Amino acid sequence: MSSNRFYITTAIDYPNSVPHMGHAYEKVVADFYARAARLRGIDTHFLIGLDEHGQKIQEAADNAGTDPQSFVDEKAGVFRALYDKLEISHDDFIRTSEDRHHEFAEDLYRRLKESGDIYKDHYEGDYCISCEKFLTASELVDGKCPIHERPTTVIKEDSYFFKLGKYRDQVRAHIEANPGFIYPDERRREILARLDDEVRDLSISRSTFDWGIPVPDDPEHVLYVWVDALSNYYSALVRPNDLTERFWPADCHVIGKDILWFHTMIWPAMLLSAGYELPRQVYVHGFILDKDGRKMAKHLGNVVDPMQVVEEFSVDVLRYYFLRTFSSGKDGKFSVDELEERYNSELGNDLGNLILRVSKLVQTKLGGRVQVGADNPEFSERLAPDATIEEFFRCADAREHNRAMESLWDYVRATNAYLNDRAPWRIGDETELSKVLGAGVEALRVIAHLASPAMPAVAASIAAALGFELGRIDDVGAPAECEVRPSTPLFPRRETEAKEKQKAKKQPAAPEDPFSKLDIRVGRIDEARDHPDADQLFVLTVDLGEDEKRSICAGLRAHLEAKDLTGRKVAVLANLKPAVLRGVPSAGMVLASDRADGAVVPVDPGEADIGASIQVEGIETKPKKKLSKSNFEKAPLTAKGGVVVYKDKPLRTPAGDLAVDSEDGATVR
Ligand code: ME8
Repeated sequence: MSSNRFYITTAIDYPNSVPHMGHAYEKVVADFYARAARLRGIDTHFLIGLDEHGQKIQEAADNAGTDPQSFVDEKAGVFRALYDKLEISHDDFIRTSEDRHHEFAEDLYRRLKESGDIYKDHYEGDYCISCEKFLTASELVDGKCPIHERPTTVIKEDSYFFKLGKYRDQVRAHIEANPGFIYPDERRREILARLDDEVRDLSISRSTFDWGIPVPDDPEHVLYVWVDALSNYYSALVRPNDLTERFWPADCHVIGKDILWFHTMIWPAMLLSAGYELPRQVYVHGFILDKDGRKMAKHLGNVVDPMQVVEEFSVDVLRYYFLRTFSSGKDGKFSVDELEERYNSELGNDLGNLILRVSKLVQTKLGGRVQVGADNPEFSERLAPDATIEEFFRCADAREHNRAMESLWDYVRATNAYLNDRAPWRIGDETELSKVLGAGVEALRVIAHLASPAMPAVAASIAAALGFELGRIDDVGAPAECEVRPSTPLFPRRETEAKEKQKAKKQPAAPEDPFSKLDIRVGRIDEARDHPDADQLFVLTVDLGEDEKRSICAGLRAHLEAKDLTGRKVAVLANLKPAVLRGVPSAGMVLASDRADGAVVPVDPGEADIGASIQVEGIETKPKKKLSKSNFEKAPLTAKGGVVVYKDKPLRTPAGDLAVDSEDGATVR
């Protein structure tokens, strides 16, 4: 981004039906870039809207038994509500049925005409009403539109034509001279290849229906819906306040790959004819596909409703999933299971625990107050954020939002590793502790700012909990005193009961309780050694009463000494899929829980015999042979009243309850 202003737009949606996942995805992607620009103090204008004219809308209104204007008015409410809910930070919302838009579209038509680029002719062809375009014989598959898989309609009529072919060479030269004009490069190559062929003139008026903008001087015709629609990007800048000087040409048109031609050939040609500058970039995202890899579309009956996902998780979780999971410019398969996994690991474990640890320690050990700032040597030497910030915005400028998120997560993990290493829960000296925790809060200040384009509500919650202000990225690092308040977890473990109920609804056969798959047994640690290559891990030799003792790696080195572990009885998840951790085999997991002060403590099976099974009353266990980590996470174990519980019921050895030294609600894992 060279200048200090940024005008970004999305496609304007057809409100012929309800909004779908693809609509939500596109707006979230564009919103990320708009917010990232504002975070750097760039004068930003972000436009979204609705494409309300054309045959498709007229037919939908007819089917609904209402007039097109009332129909789109009602739908506009639905789309706006979704985008408000998704925290889309648009500065303007254009509807093509607005007067301000009509005036400009007519004006644009006149300019094309004055350039000598309009003529009247007769047209006959196969029209796809869903695409709102004519298809050539070679585009048809079995006589049907390949995208919508439905038959086309033969349309014969008099029409005005725009001399599109005349601009082919000029548009091609522009694309060749400006490598960044079309992102990603594969779409650029696709268009350049297409521009090797002849480009036919474009029929730009229709006379068989009237829901559209009348052609100036010939009101028997309405403007072709795409000519009408594309002009929104400019019309919205003209009225109510003239922002054309400030924001045209647009910096980035965000669109899906099915409407590439309209944006990279037709729109530039119209702008050239009318004498306007060309936009700087057309950013083309892929499609959100269903889990089987098919495009989500109503006529295919495979649509996942974005609102449902938002209700089950939260807006920011959906936004995070979109931005982190799907590679920029590529198609992506939407999977609720993957979303859930990322929720637990990246949001819950990486970020959520970091916030909780730091804020609890500041409250319990420093009375809730801590000094932050980049001048703290603990911070500047161990957690310097400059490389992360630079990489984050470099990726944003390169339209690689998923990479930007990855670089942020590297920093989140580095902050966690720093805390494990410095182990503030073991530091007695208050000055030293203030420095270490000050560095932790300062790192979270960086993290909240960089997370804000993807997760604005989460960023605001982090700031509120830790007591700093959210501002521009350049403000981060200024010295300040933070007052840290008690807060609730941002990414709580999800209610499995509700989820199980929902699953049960879907499949009438009673689902097995996830706990029944677990094999938890009493074991004794015979030896604890440092892992040769991982400084968080102990390598434990554990006796589970089997023929051979097991080797199990445990991430307890930041919390305990080897001598605290030797001879100790522990509870072991014995059927966890064996793994090799940095060269050392590990068969099982020692159960431990997080304490609010940051310590991690193994749970205590008391007097029970080695090898004894640990159960929950009323759940018959049928352990899986090799349990995945995610299957273990489906049966969340927590602390309550000093014992480990599952769904509020205590875990028991034959000798009594499984004890734990953590506060209620702490996760046992
Ligand atoms: O095309 N995944 O409107 P639209 C990702 N009105 N994106 C998807 C998608 C999917 N499954 N399905 C659609 C129009 N989209 C015109 C645009 S612009 C001047 C006029 C994207 O409601 C699609 O690629 O059919 C487009 O960018 C946007 O959603 C609106 O699609």
